[in-house]
Amino acid sequence: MLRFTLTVIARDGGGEETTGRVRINVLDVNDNVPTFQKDAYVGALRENEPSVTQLVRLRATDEDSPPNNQITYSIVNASAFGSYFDISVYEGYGVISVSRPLDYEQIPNGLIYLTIMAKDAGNPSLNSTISVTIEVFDENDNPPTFSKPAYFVSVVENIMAGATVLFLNATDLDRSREYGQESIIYSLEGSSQFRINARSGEITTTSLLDRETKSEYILIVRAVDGGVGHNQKTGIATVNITLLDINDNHPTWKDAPYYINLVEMTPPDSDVTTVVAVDPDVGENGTLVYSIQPPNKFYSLNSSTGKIRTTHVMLDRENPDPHEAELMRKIVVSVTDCGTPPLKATSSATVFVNLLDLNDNDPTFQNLPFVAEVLEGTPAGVSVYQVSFPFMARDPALCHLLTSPTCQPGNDNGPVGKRRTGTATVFVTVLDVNDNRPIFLQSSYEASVPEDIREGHSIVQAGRRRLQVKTEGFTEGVHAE
Ligand SMILES: [Ca+2]
Ligand SMILES: [Ca+2]
Ligand SMILES: [Ca+2]
Ligand SMILES: [Ca+2]
Repeated sequence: MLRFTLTVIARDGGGEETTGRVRINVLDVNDNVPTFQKDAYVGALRENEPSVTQLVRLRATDEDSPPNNQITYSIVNASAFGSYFDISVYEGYGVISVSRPLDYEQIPNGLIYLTIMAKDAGNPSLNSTISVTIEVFDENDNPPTFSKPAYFVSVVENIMAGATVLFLNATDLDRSREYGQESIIYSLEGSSQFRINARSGEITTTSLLDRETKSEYILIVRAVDGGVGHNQKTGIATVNITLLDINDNHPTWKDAPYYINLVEMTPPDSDVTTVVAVDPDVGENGTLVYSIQPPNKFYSLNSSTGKIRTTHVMLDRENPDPHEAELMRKIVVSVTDCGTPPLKATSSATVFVNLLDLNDNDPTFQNLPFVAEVLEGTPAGVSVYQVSFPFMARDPALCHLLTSPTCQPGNDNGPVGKRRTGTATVFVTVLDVNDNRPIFLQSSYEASVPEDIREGHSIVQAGRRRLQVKTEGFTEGVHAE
């Protein structure tokens, strides 16, 4: 309150004067608006700070006298988190404080605008307002996050090298460039067949793939934000890549060619052998169909198992038809898969059948009748006659008819118990050899004859054969013949 003291002099015409005092109290009228010292105020803090007691200090002055210059401050508007801010007077200043942590991600551009009013205590009171800008700094409190924990994608195995498999996108809720979406860097591990673009998240192949080598890949994909050291945050997802089959493999034979032994006259529907081809493709692309090409009436084939059986056409090892003889001994099998288009094995498989002899033919003889001549006195063991068996089931055999021991004529080499026999007669003429000297049975013979015995009369008989001693004129001796 302004107080004036006036000294009043009263002077009359005579020159007399007197003085007096007048005191004047000037009563204040609230005619001054509180005025802030600055045009604008700025404060700053990091998000998530639990509390800040002196965020901004500000001051307004008022030319009036109390109470018209007694100023109170209030927050009349806040662009965000209004209830988190408080203003109080401390040491003559209005002090703005924050009582709870702020979330940068809910603050557009990281700026909060407060409108602060300074109001005097006049009646009516006067006030003015000022804008206070609070800048909030981002903290890296959000990790990059993939839209799913696991991605499943299928691609054909013949996909080009460098082709796109999948686009991945992780989200980082931090709003700053430093810690948010724009800071994300992708990386991938699990297979060198794939790479990821560090910035775009595009996964591409690095080379040609082959489902038959590896049909499934599990990749681990990471997205890291711009935080540094322990402050960096990471999001992880898996990517399961399944390769879809393409019919890119021909069937191939196992163990071909095949060599088997088969006894002729084997009954119909007997197992012969099983041909096996492999095709590493899956499904129809790896499903095999076997066939006998060219057709072979002696054998049938299960088209899906490859099992070969005999048919009702008899296998006769001695079949004289050369074409049929070859069909019996050679089965040619083709195989193809069921892909679209189907792929055939590059070559056929051959089953070579070694027809084993069944003893189904009697030995037969040639050049009958057999007539042999042998000199008497031939020693034992000398060949008398050679018998051949040209139509025997086995290799043509020879048999020598010996003087002793005797041959087993016509016995073949079939299994014991199943041997078959042919019989022929060999007529042997034993030719005489002059191998006997005449022998007297007695060293001397005596006979008496009358003197007038006629010439040619038999006198005596000696030996088994008849030895005749005949008279012949004058008998000088006896000889035997
Ligand atoms: Ca943040
Ligand atoms: Ca972040
Ligand atoms: Ca394949
Ligand atoms: Ca195939």
